[in-house]
Amino acid sequence: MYTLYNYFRSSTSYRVRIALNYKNIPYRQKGVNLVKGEQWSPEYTGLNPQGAVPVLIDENGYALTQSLAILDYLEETHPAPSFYPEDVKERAFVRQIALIVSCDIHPVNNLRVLKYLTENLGISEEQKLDWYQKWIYDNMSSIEIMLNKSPHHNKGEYCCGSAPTIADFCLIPQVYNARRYNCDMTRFPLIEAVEQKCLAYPAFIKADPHTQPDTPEELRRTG
Ligand SMILES: N[C@@H](CCC(=O)N[C@@H](CS)C(=O)NCC(=O)O)C(=O)O
Repeated sequence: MYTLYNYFRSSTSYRVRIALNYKNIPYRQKGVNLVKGEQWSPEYTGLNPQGAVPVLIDENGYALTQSLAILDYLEETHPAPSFYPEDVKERAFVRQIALIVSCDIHPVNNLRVLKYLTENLGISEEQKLDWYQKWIYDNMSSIEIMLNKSPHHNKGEYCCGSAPTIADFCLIPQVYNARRYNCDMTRFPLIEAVEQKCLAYPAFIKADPHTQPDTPEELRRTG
């Protein structure tokens, strides 16, 4: 059985939960409370020297870090159902969206970066919010344009074609995170339509940050 070290509302953890659910791979979860700093405990940095979630331990005890590397490991060890399209151009398209989220949004808006801005550089909470929202708005605008122009996207469907892909696995957790930081997602109707489609899909429903074992009682979704 796989073990996923994760945090209920970490977007990189959410990506991996969706992928595991999508491939019907059974896993148990261990919560790492990022707000309490549990990612910096010696036991945890022994698993991931970067002090970040997620970490996936496979059935033989092999520890993997970096959500995109974990996703590709799952794809290669459990090829069906695949979360990549068959067509090579479509595969490139879903990677483009996954990489905008993973390389251009997430790293600059990560908890440790936001903390450094406020605690070390003296940025106010208001300026921090401005920083967060800038990278969301710039990059979500690009994704919205790409969806609009792409021959691979149909309005009201997933990012690419008629099945979820790695693009959706990365995008939906980032949209969730953006809403937490009061970003106005109505600016991006195509992205919102993708979100609606994904949130009705069982793998996404099961990965909902509000229903995980480490979700605090006050944030737990009931029904
Ligand atoms: N590129 C890494 C990023 C991992 C990462 O930074 N995860 C965040 C949560 S979404 C984290 O653990 N942050 C803890 C911190 O910033 O202290 C991945 O995709 O796995």
